[in-house]
Amino acid sequence: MKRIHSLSRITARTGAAALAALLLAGSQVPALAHGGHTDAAATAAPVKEQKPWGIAGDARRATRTVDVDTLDSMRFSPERIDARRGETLRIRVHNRGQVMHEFVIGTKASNAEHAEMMLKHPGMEHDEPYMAHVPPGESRDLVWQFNRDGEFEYACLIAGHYQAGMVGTLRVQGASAAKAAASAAKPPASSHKGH
Ligand SMILES: [Cu+2]
Repeated sequence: MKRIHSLSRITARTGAAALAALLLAGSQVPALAHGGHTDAAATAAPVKEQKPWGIAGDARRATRTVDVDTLDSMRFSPERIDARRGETLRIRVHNRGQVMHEFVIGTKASNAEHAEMMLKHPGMEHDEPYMAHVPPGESRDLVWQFNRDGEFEYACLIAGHYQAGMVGTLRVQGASAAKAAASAAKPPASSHKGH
C-alpha cells in the first residue's frame, strides 16, 4: 500500500512537470515567431528611399568631394552648391565653430517643417543619409546622389540656427540645362552650334 501511494505521488509530480513543459513549449511559440520577425528585419538590405532632392549615394561612385564649413556665425561656407543631375557628391562638412552644427539636405518646405519640429523637441534624435551631425572641430562625410532637378537647400536644423538663417542653396540641373545656362550669354547661333 505504501509503495503504491508513493508511486502515485511520483506520477502526479511527473504529470505536473509534463504540464509545465507543455506550458513552456506553448509560451515559446509566440517567442519564436517574434524572433523570426526581428531576424528578417535585421537581415533585410537597407532600402534607399527616393527623396525629391535625390537618393542615398554610393561613396565609390562619388565624382567629387565638396568641402563645406559650418560657422558659429550661423552660416555655411560656401552658401551655394551646384550639382549636375545624376551626380553623386561626397559632401565633407567641417565644423569650424565651438557648437554643434548639422547639414541637412531637403526642399525649402521639408527643412522648414523639420526645423519647426526641432524647435518643439530640441533633444530629438534623427539620422538619415541626407544629413550629417558634426561636433565642434570635427568633420563628417555625407554621400548623396542628386538624381532630381531642382533648387533645394541645405540647412542646420538645430533649434535657433535655421531661424538665424543657417541655410545654403543647392542647385541640381541636367547636363544640357547647365550647358544652355552657360551659353545663354552667347548669341543664339553659337549656342545651337554646340548641339
Ligand atoms: Cu548650426
